[in-house]
Amino acid sequence: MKAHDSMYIGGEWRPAAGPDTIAVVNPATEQVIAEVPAGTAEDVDAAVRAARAAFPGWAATAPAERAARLAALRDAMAARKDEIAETVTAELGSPLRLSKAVHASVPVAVAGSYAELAASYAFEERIGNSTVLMEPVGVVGAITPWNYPLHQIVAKVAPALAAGCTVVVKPAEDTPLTAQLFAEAVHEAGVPAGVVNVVTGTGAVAGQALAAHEDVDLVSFTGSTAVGRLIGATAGAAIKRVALELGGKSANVILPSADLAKAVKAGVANVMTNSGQTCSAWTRMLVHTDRYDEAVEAAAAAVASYRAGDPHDELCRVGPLVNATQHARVRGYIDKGVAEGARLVTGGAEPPYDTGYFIAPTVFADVTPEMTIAQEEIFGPVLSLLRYEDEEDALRIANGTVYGLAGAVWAGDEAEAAAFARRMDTGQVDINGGRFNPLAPFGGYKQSGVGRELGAHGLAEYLQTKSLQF
Ligand code: TXE
Repeated sequence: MKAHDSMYIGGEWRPAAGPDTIAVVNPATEQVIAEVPAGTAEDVDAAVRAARAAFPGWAATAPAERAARLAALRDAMAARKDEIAETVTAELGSPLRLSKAVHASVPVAVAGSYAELAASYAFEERIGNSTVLMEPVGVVGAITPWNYPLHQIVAKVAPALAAGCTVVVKPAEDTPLTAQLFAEAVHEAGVPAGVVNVVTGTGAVAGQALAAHEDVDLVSFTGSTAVGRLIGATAGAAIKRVALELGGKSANVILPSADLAKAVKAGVANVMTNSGQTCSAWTRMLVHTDRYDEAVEAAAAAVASYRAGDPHDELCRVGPLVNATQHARVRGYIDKGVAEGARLVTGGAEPPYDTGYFIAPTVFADVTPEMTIAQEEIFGPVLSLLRYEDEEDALRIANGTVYGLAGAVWAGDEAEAAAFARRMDTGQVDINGGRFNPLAPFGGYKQSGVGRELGAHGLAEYLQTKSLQF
């Protein structure tokens, strides 16, 4: 697999300061497919310096010019769609058709949306006798996960660029090759040197160095709640801005008036996508007790079409998990579900193949709200069905976790579903299925995070305001 043995800093591919490398493993085959440099604090420092040096010039660039670079970045990623999809499949293990339809495509749409927003956003407004200026925050440290490797980078870098910030990206150690392709696209788009830098490396070394760097003005992190807590504490102590996109345990609430078959089928598809490695996944399906058995049967039937297998197979809908750690973690959760008395309807902890980090798509019934599998993020192809007695009970269960990232409500009509959604403690709710909107804000209530991504709300994260009083 193509890989750079250097890092994209200051507009060029520079050798790393140290000799260490990270092995990139294909999770379907367990084979090492590439090596990339393991950046150190020295590399992070070089990247932050490059970003700092580039900041005044980029911040002063007219919004129309920033829009033009973002449009060029969109086009450069679009031109690499096939290579991006192949690379994501190789290092993440997602089915190739998902890699094409989502991993390689959504970032193109998001970059495009920020090209438009950069051109149209009101970076200045008049309030009474004041002029309020929206100015870029400065140098951004973007620490990203592997689950949507390109999207997670673009969802931070595109609004940062639109705002006039410069960025150092520390991508996840599992998926550095996609990040390198992103750097190539940035270069080709004519983004000035130092405006975007990519330092590959581990979280403990490069991530930690970036989060703690005193010349970084804002840290934007997506990943586990545990690391988010650390990064939030570090940023708080240094009084610097922080945005955290963390875990979720989203509820899919099927109200009695809903089209049950449709809701269950969509709910299963949502959880199985990307092998369940989606922070917004609807991992808890809430069904009225009168229709519960019917829903369990429908879920089992729907899951039958999601056999885990070779991600290159056009028919594959579930690939492996990203790595051995995640594999062990998810198997542990499945064992725990069984031990705590949930009913395993299909799937289970036993891997379906000897090679690859595969988990059989799994459905649990008779899950109660206090069980571990109903409270903690599993991050695997595991669906839990819970029963509720009435709407108040459903609401209590839906809101009864520390998370609040996403969710879904199904009802006979949209107004009924939306009325329920308004009472949910969560950042995004799909009404009768919903449709992805790259302009709608995404982010968490409660321990799912701080701040928002996408659209104008996502752009605002990278701006600070100044009032001129006349
Ligand atoms: O995440 P980490 P992991 C959840 C999901 C998953 C769990 C663990 O539940 O099972 O997290 O995944 C960098 N200082 N999500 O271990 O470690 C790391 O290098 C600075 C939810 O992969 O949080 C990577 O770039 N940075 C999720 C990024 O943090 C550090 C997506 C995320 O890795 C660091 C992924 C440190 N001390 C996992 N330690 C979502 N919200 O979408 C690690 N990193």
